[in-house]
Parts: sequence; C-alpha cells; structure tokens
Amino acid sequence: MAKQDVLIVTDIQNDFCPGGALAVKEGDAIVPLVNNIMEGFYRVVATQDWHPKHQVSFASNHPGKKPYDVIRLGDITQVLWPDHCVAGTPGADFHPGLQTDKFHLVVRKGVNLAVDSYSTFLENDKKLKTGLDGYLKSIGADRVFLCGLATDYCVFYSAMDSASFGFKTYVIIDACRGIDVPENNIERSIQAMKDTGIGIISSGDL
Ligand code: VGL
Ligand code: ZN
Repeated sequence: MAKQDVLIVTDIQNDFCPGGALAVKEGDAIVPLVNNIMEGFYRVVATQDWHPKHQVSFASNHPGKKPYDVIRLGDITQVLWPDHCVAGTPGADFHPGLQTDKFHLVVRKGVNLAVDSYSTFLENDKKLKTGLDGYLKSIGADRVFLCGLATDYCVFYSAMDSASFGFKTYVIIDACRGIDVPENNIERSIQAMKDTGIGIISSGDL
C-alpha cells in the first residue's frame, strides 16, 4: 500500500465483542485478520466509541424505552442502545488481542451528551466534526480503507462520510461484522455503499 493509503480500524472494543454490552456476532473473529491487514499499511487510524454515562443514545436514559427502540431527536432518527462504551470503562477498551501499537491516531467519538456519532467524521447531526477530515487532508490521504465494527453502523456512516469528503473509499468486508438491526440492515448498508461508489473489497484484494 502507498503512504497515502490510510486504514481506519473502527470500534474494535470489548463492548462490541461477544460478552460485551452491545455484542456484535463474531465481533472478535476479525481481530487476527485486522492485525494482519495493519501490517500492510503505513498509516493506521483507530476509532473508539467513547460515551458519557448519560448519553442520549442509551435506552436507559429514556424512561419507558428499551434497547433497539427507535426515537426522533429533532431531525435525527436515533436507535436506542444498551449502555455501551462508557468512557474510561473496560467495555470501552480495545479488544486485548488488537495490536494497538500500530495506531498513529485514535479518534474518539460519541462524546457529545446530546448527539450520538456513528461516523468518525461527523456526528449524527451531520454538522459537528471530529476533525478527521482535516487530519486526512493534511497528511495528503488519497485512499481510505475501512474495517471493524459494526458494518451497518459505524463502518457504514464513516465510509459514507469519507466518500463525501472526497476520499476514494473502500470497505474490507471480510474484516467487518455487523449488528443487522433492523433485519437485513447489513445487506441494505452494503447496497447503499456500492450505490455511492464505495468499493466493497475483500482482504485478499489488498
Ligand atoms: C456502534 C451502535 C452504537 C458501532 C456504536 O460502532 O457501530 N453502533 N454505537
Ligand atoms: Zn455507541
């Protein structure tokens, strides 16, 4: 891979792995593959879901609601989640098998109490920036490759924003796992990414 190719390792954290608060099926199964993929990249950015305890996306903060209910927050449609990735807790730590020494930069997201953030570029209001677009532009990034969790949420929204900020964007699909709520959400997200011109590739294609 060229120096201008950047790998974004998305949210491979304990709470998204089996036994975690918002476990993604086989979430931990991608860890050896992701470690392997990182070897081929000069620059690796990791993202970390990092929520305050009373984040608006937690069902526990909405009396009468339960996880996976969907609510409207102004203009934003928000899925309510079990409490997860609370800043500074073990659930928010990276999976212990992940080679975190390879990370050049860690972007924490979802830190805003009132607005969730799936994408590692823009919060769910599509306005507040994490600053990652500026970082990538300043290092001259050309192609952005994504892997991690979850295919249909943080990987999906990050890939869509990456493309809209003008980066050639690829999702390494065998190095991702998804939540798939609502039903067939993974398939729909993959289709939407393809329709946007995002490359859906396999690690074997790198
Ligand atoms: C994620 C739901 C809530 C993700 C984060 O990393 O895909 N999904 N918070
Ligand atoms: Zn979250």
